[in-house]
Amino acid sequence: MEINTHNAEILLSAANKSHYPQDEIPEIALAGRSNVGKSSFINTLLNRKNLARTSGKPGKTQLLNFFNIDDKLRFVDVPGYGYAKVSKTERAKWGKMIEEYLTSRENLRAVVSLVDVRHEPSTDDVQMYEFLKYYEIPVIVVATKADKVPRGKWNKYESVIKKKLDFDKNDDFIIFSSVNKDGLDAAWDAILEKI
Ligand SMILES: Nc1nc2c(ncn2[C@@H]2O[C@H](COP(=O)(O)OP(=O)(O)O)[C@@H](O)[C@H]2O)c(=O)[nH]1
Ligand SMILES: [Mg+2]
Repeated sequence: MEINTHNAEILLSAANKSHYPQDEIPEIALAGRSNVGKSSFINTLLNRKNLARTSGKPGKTQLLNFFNIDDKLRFVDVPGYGYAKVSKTERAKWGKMIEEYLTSRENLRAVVSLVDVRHEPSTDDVQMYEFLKYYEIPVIVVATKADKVPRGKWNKYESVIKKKLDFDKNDDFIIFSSVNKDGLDAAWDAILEKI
């Protein structure tokens, strides 16, 4: 499929089902803890500086943000988890919103699950991965911030992450850097293969 990635825009933000776009366009959702590099990943894939706003303040985005890419594909930015400074009520609302989307959205083709390459996946990371596996949603694990570790150690970090996640080898695993664009082509290949 030919997709003109220059033709990308934020489409809408949704708190629940009634706000989702009503059509057949395939969606790729992005999940990960706050600050993992989700917005940077979107910006890098779309070759834009600031379409998906990167922010130093984690937990700011509380809605599902839908990005339209050339009317052929959508990215759905899921608010980051693992942000300490939210109340239990907020957290529960957040959980419901994400669960509703992930379990009922027919447009959803795969989830890009972002983890920081430098750290063993957190309990939240593992739970998210298990949740996706349970619902048989294809996953593309993207290990971000690869520029922060020496290339010679990438394999080692990859093994640590895969082991902790109990990684399913049918899923994709991509080492990525939004700083030097490592993994950019691999990420697009994995996404295009799913839609
Ligand atoms: N060195 C480096 N920094 C990154 C990378 N991706 C994101 N960051 C930085 O990490 C912080 C959080 O990134 P952001 O994309 O806003 O994360 P989000 O909260 O998951 O959307 C920002 O300061 C980014 O500049 C990366 O690949 N390499
Ligand atoms: Mg963000």
